[in-house]
Amino acid sequence: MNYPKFPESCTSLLCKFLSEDIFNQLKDKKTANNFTLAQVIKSGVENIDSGIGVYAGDKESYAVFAPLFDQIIAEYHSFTQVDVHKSNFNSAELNAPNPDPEGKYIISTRIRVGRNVADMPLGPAISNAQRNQVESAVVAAVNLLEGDLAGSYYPLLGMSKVIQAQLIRDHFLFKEGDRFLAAVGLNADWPAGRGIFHNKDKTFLVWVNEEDQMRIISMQMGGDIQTTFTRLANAVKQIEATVPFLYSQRLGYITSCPTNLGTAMRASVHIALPNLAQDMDRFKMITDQYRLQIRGLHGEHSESKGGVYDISNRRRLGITEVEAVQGMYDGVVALISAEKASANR
Ligand code: ADP
Ligand code: ILO
Repeated sequence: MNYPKFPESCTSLLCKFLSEDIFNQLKDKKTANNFTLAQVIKSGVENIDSGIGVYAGDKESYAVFAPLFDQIIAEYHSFTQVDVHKSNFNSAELNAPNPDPEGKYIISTRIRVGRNVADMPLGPAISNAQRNQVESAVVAAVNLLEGDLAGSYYPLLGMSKVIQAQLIRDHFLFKEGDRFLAAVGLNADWPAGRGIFHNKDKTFLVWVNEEDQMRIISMQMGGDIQTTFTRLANAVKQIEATVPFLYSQRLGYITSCPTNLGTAMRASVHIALPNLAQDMDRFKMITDQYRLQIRGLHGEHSESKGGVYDISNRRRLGITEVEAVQGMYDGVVALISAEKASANR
């Protein structure tokens, strides 16, 4: 493989940090699962509009290709080589009374973490048989959950297209055919081994074998961030007791995309800010101040509709779970107050 030529317009962290020197230093290296630099960068090379552009095939990728990954991680998470992941999933330490008790702004709240199974390759380097093994292990673990977490597993294989589309439209299920994931092999053998577990009310869900082997999700209508977080903390602890997670002392929970390392947590609200949306400079000033990310209504790489946005913490490594949610909460409080002020102008 030759050094890729990126167009001038490319703004991904891959184009920013893959110098010719680093390319030459890493181009012949591979991990024990045979994951190579060509695979690490394939998604970003094929998708020039990537924001990041790289994926790991296993935990070892983060060490073998560290000269590239470490720069991307430092830039995205403000996490240097001497920093170490820290955790605090104690919901009693979160201070998040509902910022919108009348339900005028916040439509729904969702908090998810990404997790992968210890001693398994990540999705980009996994075999079909290993993926099925992961599915069995995760399903066995979630089937042990009781009370309001109890539910059923619905494999994608055999799911009707109508039900699948409805679950996607209602924000419960992952989309199909993501080109960023396809490029790195994350859609291989689709839909085998993929599926979704959820409780009766769809307030607790687990995605199986999408970008990560588990996306553990707590969500509900309205702005009760505290309850959403408490449900997630409780569920994650119980699942981990049955399926040990892939973990690193320095990088926290290991995920296939470096943006998800550490807490692997994305805490979001769907929120209506139609007035603030008329002044995107002010909107972005607030989201930058609180290190929030703005996504569209159907997740990453989607558009907003009717002034409704998906607002979440951007940083996931170098902060605890409580800090990730508290930062999102504080930013949402500031956004609601700016929305009220713009409405009165
Ligand atoms: P992820 O959150 O796992 O990184 P996406 O950005 O693709 O992945 O979002 C997955 C799904 O979750 C999408 O359908 C998105 O609209 C939905 N979602 C995200 N935040 C919320 C929220 N606060 N309320 C309802 N649905 C949400
Ligand atoms: N590879 C894509 C997505 C990066 C971050 N998002 C997720 C879902 N991991 C890109 O570089 O834009």
